[in-house]
Amino acid sequence: MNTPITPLDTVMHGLMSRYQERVPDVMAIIQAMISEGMIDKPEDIENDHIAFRTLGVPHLGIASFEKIFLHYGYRKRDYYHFEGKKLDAYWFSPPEPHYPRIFVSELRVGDLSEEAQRIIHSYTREVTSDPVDSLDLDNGAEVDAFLHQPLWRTPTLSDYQTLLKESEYAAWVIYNRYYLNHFTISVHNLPAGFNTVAEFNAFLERHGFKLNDSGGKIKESPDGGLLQSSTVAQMIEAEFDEGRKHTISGSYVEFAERRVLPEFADLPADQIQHKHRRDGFEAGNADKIFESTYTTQTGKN
Ligand code: OOG
Ligand code: NI
Repeated sequence: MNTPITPLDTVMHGLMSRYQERVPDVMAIIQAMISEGMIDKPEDIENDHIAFRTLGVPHLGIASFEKIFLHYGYRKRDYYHFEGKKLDAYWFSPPEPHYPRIFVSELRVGDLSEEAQRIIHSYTREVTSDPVDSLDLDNGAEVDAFLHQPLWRTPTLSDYQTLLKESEYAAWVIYNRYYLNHFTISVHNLPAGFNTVAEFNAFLERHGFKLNDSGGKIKESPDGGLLQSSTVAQMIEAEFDEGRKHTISGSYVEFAERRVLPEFADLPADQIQHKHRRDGFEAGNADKIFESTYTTQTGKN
């Protein structure tokens, strides 16, 4: 039986294919996983979640962006706040377990300096109505094109650099917009020897991948149920206004280990499903993972 291709499938496929082009680490990690016998083919990887970044201004931000995925049956879940980084975020649970969770964050633009606000608004004020409202969300190709199209004019290098000094997140979004920020390889279902973040990190480092070490290479939730790590973002050659080129942070890859919840500790291994594992996210982990695109991480040797 052929499974029908849904608009959500088209959107996911479009996101992943552009992301793989932009982030050579993705295929390199998958190849290394195949070469070590963890998986036979890329489709064997379970994608724990994907993440997007947005700007909290009228017509944009989470309030606009979420309409796409709510339409496809995603449900809005917990709220997170990141004081120092001036961010808010929500996660969304998928309509069916084989789709990834989605983590969407938003910059609290009103909390930035007047100059940073002026720069951001000079771009975002080109958006005069919510762009998602004019999309046909049942047309996956149209939504895919929307997610990869510029929402505002190409930024100048000097605006980018001014934003970077105050908010690395702001600079990232002003250039990268809705490009996929990362996808996340679930490690807990991989073969023994690779099925913890600690072991998977060792494998990654053996293959020369650089890990975000902000707060330590392993980020662990206080309940011990969610362990995460990530690569440092790959650099991309960005073309700014007037053709000026500059190397900036693009996207990265994350790794997640969701442990079996204590109440299911006695379940036999072959009966463990998604619902038996730690779900959701963790603000303390996320706070450090954001830094995967920050110059403090990308500038390390
Ligand atoms: C998202 C960082 C947080 C997680 O899984 O907690 C995150 C970002 O860098 O935009 O991905
Ligand atoms: Ni993540």
